[in-house]
Amino acid sequence: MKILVLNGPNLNLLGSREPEVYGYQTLDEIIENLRTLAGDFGVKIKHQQSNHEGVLIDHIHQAPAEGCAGLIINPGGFTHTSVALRDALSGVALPAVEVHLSNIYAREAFRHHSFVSGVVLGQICGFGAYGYEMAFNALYTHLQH
Ligand code: CA2
Repeated sequence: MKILVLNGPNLNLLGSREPEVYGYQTLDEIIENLRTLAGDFGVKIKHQQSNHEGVLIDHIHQAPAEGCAGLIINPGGFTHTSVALRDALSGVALPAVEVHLSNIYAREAFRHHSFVSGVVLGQICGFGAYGYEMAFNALYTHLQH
């Protein structure tokens, strides 16, 4: 089984700035931990980070043809702006879990709305890097049933 993990804009900066909001782990470290966890279940992780909306949409479109059974997505700031990302997710109809490191509902009002949340299995936010592991467990359990 293969799962696509997508990270949106600025998440390549993790570990360098704003650790009080986003933690100390780099994106590479988070993905490495996730690969280890997924490996225990025989699952391969395909990871892509992009700062560009269209590139993220292209990866979503390609996911079924590449044999991905589902996806985990942290759309970054596009969470709160992108109808196109939402349309791409509903267009491919793969089971998806939305992740945010921070609790978006405890932050500025403009972060309280997600365009993505209505087309995913569920959303995990506020648990830092552990949220990616939670998302994997939720998606993997969903895919077993
Ligand atoms: O909490 C999350 O994971 C977010 O998706 C992160 C986005 C933010 O726009 C969302 O509201 C919530 C921002 C990612 C920026 O990441 C940085 C990491 C280190 C330094 C600066 C930015």
